[in-house]
Amino acid sequence: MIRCKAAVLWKPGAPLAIEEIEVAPPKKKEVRIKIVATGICGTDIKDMDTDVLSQFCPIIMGHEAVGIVESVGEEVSTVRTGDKVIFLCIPQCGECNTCLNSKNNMCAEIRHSAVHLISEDSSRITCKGKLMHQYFALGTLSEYTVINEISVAKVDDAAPLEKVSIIGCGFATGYGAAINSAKVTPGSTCAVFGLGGVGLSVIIGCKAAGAARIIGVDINKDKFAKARTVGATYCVDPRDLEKPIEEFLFDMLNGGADFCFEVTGNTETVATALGSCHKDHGVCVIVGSIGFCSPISISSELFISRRTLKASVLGGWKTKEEIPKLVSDYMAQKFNLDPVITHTLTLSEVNEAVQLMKSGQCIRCVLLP
Ligand code: PAD
Ligand code: ZN
Repeated sequence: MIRCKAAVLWKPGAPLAIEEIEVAPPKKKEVRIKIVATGICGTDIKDMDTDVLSQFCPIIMGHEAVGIVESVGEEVSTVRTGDKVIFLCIPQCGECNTCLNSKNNMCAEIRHSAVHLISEDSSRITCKGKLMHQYFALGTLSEYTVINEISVAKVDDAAPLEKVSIIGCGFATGYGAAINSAKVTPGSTCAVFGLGGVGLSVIIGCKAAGAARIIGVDINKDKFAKARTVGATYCVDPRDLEKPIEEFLFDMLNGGADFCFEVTGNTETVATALGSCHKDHGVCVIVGSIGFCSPISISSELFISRRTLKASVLGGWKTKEEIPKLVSDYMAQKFNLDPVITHTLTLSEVNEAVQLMKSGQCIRCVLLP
């Protein structure tokens, strides 16, 4: 049994409490990991304040992290004690219909993430005698955790862990949305709605794919400088315009952007992003988490021509196979994450990190033990 610290959400809307937890050894096909760095994502922030987690409290938040394997349970074959590893927000079991289909990445085993436990009814973690839920079956705002082998992948031994922690969720999601889901083409025009850590990663992906013009759209102008650093060619706050952003982009980009990305997490922005796509061939990708069962209101007029609306989850990557390759690509300097990580704090300063995210002052804050 390992006794250590974790950030626990006892009820939605409450601040996170740093508590002592007990982490039992891993069972069959499970891995116990010492967490080295964890990023805070817009999804953590959103869910912490809403009722979606009320039935899963107490819960250890966090899902974007890297660490070192402390021990493994029976029948674990893909990682060993001492390996550097990255957490996978979507597992890859390799056996379900989704895993066997080259076009999909929503492994059927994600059902555990939906109940925030590593199996139907258990986790290896307790606090004050209570069983702890683990956000997305991970729960990385902790010093140690136990997760399923299918939710973790070995990365390069030389990977700088504090830098690559954000690849597991925010970066993979945004970069993959551009590369895999939209399939941005060289010379194209792109518009990215929402310039948080995920939106900036979309821009990095658009640039890597050879986009000629990338328009960053946000209601917080403080995000513009970073967006330009990573590749935006123009930034705009829709509230400063005299006409709707759709019309502005229609005029600016000769009929609209070839590719638009909704990365704010608002349902209303989906219609705006779709309406900003090129009227004939534009492709709009929903990246932001727009909530379950939220109706989206879109005028049928937007589909009179050949616009496409699609969704993307975790950038479409087959996680266990492909996320470690993104870490290697980072090490080969195919992209730069430095501008995206604006703050580094410790786990005990987690509520400060949450406030920095909520205030819009921070893109990504990485927490070290
Ligand atoms: P973030 O909160 O850091 O960034 C969101 C940005 O959107 C901020 O800069 C806001 O100012 C901006 N914004 C808010 N409202 C508007 C608006 N109406 N118009 C323009 N800009 C606006 O979050 P993030 O970058 O970490 O995550 C972005 C979304 O992506 C969020 O909804 C998160 O839950 C989602 C996400 N999805 C996946 C996935 O697999 N689909 C993975 C990770 C994150
Ligand atoms: Zn699977």
